[in-house]
Amino acid sequence: MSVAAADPKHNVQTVRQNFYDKISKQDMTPLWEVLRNVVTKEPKSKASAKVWKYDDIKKSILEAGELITPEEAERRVLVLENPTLRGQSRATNSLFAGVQLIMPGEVADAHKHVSSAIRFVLDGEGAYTAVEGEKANMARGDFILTPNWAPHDHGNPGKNPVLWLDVLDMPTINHFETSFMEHYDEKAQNTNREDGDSLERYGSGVLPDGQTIDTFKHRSPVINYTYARTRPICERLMKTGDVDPSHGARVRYSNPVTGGHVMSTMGAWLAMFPKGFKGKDYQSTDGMIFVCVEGRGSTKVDDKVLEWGPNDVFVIPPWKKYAHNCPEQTVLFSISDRPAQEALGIWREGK
Ligand code: 1HN
Repeated sequence: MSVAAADPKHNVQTVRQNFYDKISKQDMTPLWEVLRNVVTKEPKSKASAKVWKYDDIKKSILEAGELITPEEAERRVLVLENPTLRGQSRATNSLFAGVQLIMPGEVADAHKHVSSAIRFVLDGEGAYTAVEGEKANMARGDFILTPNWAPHDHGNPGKNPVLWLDVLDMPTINHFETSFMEHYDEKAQNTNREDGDSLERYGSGVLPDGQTIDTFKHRSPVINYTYARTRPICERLMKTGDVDPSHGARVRYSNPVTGGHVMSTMGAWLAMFPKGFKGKDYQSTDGMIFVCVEGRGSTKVDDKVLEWGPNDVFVIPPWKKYAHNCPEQTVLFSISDRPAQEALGIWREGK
């Protein structure tokens, strides 16, 4: 044993620790003590795989309907919090997910923010969401966009409670610390564009003459991608055998001007799975939020099996190997942060 090691004053660990303590006062710290944790060999998500059952969600949000008005709440939303990211208002590290309820006769006032949102309609009809002057009537399975800084308000002139899933890139925006928000004096914006206007105008194989890509580089001009139009396309793919071994008969919601994702921070897909589908293991670096629209099944993630049915919401964290199993014909909607990762050149999938 060397003299230095035998003498506590000269013990290398003690000497180093004294040094770390000294530089800590100057807000410095040795990288070599943390390198393995901050630069991992492969992604180690802090998020967990998890299913939220629709029965539980619906019961609780209807109870919230008795407890608070949209005026008081601004938005009556229950946050679906990842169990290993509690207190952080997020379902994955980069995405917020919540379920919103709007009761007959209620309105949720107009506002705008930097966070982009999507709505995926779960239950009820007769409500609308107004985005940039277009009043989109909501029907189950519709996928509605609220891009960055787009004014939006919701209302329910119908007879039934209406529930939808909200997914926002808010944790990503807050990661960059770039959040802004504004409220309007009027409760609801003027809607001079009718339901379906943006889909008809931009999603029919033609574009307004002179339309440049620059206007819609970061977001699709289409506000409502209806289930009535999208589902038959998945069905068509399934019938012709265009069924991916992991993802089924899947379409990607796209920006008709660029062909890219609908927004720069979030992308979405709709997939139909034939009865008896047994998916091949898959992994990618984007964290996924799924909604079961039709049918039922299960998803194997590591040593867990998530069982899901209609309107259940489930999360698969980044780089977890997962495989879907569908004992009956099934439709799954999914959303992830893949466009943001692709834009940064960091998205990967396992092959
Ligand atoms: C928001 O503005 C809405 O406009 C829904 O309906 C959910 C979650 C976090 C932050 C803002 C909405 C939201 C939200």
